[in-house]
Amino acid sequence: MTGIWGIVNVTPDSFSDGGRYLDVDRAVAHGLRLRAEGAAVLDVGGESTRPGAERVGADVEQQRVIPVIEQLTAAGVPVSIDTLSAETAVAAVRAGARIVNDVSGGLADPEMRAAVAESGADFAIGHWRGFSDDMYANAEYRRVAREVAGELQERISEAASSGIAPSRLIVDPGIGFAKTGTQNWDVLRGLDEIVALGPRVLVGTSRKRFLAERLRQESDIEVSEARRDLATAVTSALAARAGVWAVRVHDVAATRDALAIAHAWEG
Ligand code: PMM
Repeated sequence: MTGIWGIVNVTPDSFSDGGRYLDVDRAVAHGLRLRAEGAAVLDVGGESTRPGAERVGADVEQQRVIPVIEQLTAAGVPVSIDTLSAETAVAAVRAGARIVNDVSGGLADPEMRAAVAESGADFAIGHWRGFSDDMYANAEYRRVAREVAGELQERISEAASSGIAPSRLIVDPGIGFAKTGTQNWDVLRGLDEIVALGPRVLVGTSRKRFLAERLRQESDIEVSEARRDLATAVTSALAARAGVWAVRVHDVAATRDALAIAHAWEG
């Protein structure tokens, strides 16, 4: 059955104000709640990758995520570190993370692949074409699902030549990364091309802009977080049907229920 990754973003826009201790406490409590709701893995991130987001330094990133990873790991929860930085990846694995989730697939930091190879962690590699500030400049495709699969295949080969076996890899088509709304739907429709690559597949649609855009076309009722979470549960259940190994979401409980119902349908 498709697993669920719960998102624990330790960034000022998600766990704002208060002292650092309070932030850590809140992030850990939030993670433990997602775990209790059914998350198999908690994906801890200290730098936002949203379109237009500014980069933070690896030191700030680590101050945010390391104490959270230590506490979640101590509580027995499998943790993944969502980072573009090799230095943060290494520190996170030292603190207990088992998976390095790099949305750039190793492209953003030239040290990343060697660092992951050496660490022994699993490596989740995303489809990516550039940093948040100008990613839409690269959103040009002829057949998007096929091109995404082709570029992920290059990332898989690079990982292999750095000594990371395919059994340690997880591939992710990078929904929203250098892709317009329509292109995201095309990628989801073509998920079988990503699944055919071989490694485990992770898909993250959670609360993303393309869902809100679609909902806005349906009605002028404000697109609340709850509506985005419901849309996420639906896309996650459909992704599960397409054979993905895991989905990365904010609202674990809603997606858990959606996956259970989709599973029941399949019998
Ligand atoms: N999306 C975001 C951050 N990290 N990691 C993976 N593997 N796949 C994704 O689609 C992904 C990611 C951006 O979303 P957020 O800011 O809501 O966490």
